Amino acid sequence: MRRILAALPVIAALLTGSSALAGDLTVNEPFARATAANARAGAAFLTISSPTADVLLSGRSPVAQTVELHTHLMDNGVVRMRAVASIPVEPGKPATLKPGGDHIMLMGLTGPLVEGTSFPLTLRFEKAGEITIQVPVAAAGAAAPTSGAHHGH
Ligand SMILES: [Cu+2]
Repeated sequence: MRRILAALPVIAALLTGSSALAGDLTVNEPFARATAANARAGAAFLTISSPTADVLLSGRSPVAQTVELHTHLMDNGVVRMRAVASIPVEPGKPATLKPGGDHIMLMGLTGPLVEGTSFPLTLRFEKAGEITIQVPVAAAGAAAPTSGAHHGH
């Protein structure tokens, strides 16, 4: 953990450089839901903003064997998840990945996602390239990021 923290300023500096070149695409308010100890999959949510059109193509994370882009759709009156090849980001219109909508699926978890911890997630965009963010783990079933003020309740 200490090693990861020490590397953060370097990563942040790299990110600032690449996202500036890519038109200031930003990834905001990421969070994941805590999972049960034996869960095979988890989900992450976040908001992507960009002044220019871009496309989220893929992701990867050390906490999962594979990272998929998912959406929800109605199938005979039942809401189902389905993998999608990409998620478009329209200029000036934030793409919100949230529970019940588009989301990032962490398949083959290497361990449970524990509330209060965080993990790195690298997202690859068509134009902005790769951006690595830290995703905090909120309570199981959380609908939004856990705010610092509510932590510990
Ligand atoms: Cu999913």
